[in-house]
Amino acid sequence: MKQVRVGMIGYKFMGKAHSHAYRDVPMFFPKVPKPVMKTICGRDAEAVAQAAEQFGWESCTTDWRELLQREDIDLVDINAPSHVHKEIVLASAAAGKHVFCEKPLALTLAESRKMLRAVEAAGVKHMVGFNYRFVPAVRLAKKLIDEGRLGHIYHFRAWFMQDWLIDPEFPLVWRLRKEVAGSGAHGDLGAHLIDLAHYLIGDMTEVVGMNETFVKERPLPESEAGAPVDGRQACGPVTVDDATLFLARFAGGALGSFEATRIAGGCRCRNAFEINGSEGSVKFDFERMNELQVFFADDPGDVQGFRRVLATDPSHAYAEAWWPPGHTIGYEHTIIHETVELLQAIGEDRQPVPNFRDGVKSQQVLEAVDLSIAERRWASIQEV
Ligand code: SOE
Repeated sequence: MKQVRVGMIGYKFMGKAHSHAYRDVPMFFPKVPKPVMKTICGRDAEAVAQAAEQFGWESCTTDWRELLQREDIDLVDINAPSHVHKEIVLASAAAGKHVFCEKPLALTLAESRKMLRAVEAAGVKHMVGFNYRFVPAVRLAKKLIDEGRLGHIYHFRAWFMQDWLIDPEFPLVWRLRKEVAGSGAHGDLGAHLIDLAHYLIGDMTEVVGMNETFVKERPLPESEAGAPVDGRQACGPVTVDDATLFLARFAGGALGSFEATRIAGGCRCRNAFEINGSEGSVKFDFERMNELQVFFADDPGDVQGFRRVLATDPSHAYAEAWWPPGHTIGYEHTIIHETVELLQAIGEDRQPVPNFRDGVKSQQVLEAVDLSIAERRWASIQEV
């Protein structure tokens, strides 16, 4: 397959990031099947027309069902809020389209399993947007682990911290409503950490968690509540977690700790992990995404310590496609790399990785943590 014709749903943050990736792939990865930006869909006719023009789509529509009926579309790329993922995925599979869906895959584990069954039965390619797997420094950590250079893994500790909810006046947007988002920091950020843990060191067996919604009510957006009355904006309840923390045991014997929060002042996109093994350790922080801190226990004692490796050498994943060593890359490159994997997989007639199986696995851990919180006990992953 020389070309993959794309129809995309959603044009905000992720819609823009994915559109940008489709534009960059042919320039930097010319051997990958070329994405053709056929049509973009959104509810607001004026805004989606503007997005189509600005991002470079051939056409636009306000009806995603119409998009699915088009014969000149091979791949449906879903960047809409989580509550519509299931319906669009099921309809895309029925229409025989490949699917690229943002995370978390669905509102619940049951929904995500249904989505997996549908794409597998339809025989289409499916991918879930765990883009942080595609950071070259994360790939380097994975390589060191797989080659046994860290030895036996004892610890995996990870945190994804943001601070955009620290202001109690921040409005009650869709990401703060359970019926639209499924959960809060847990599904938005924790889902990424869980996927990274699966990717880097394998499956978990049991978890125990806790969560909190620190700001219980927030002002309704003006589009819903109208202008403030007597200087006061009407408020509504926050129905998701601001922060979720949990401990885990891994099948390989390691102990894990996870922290996801959107209310940690000063942390903008601190998606970070540390892994300690018998022969070495690694440390990664997305706010310094080009670097991996590496420690090897067999370094001579007088120079032992963490060293900073800049993952921009041609020997590092994806780096050769970009700039000379030391000329760093950014967030958008994670999306470009995942898009390369998707297009390559379609061209080679294989499933991309991560796919819906990984999406379901992440959702399973999310739900086991929720069960453990609800029942104030350890929960096994197999229970859910
Ligand atoms: C918002 O909190 C968000 O954009 C997430 O939805 C993304 O998945 C994460 O990459 C960055 O933060």
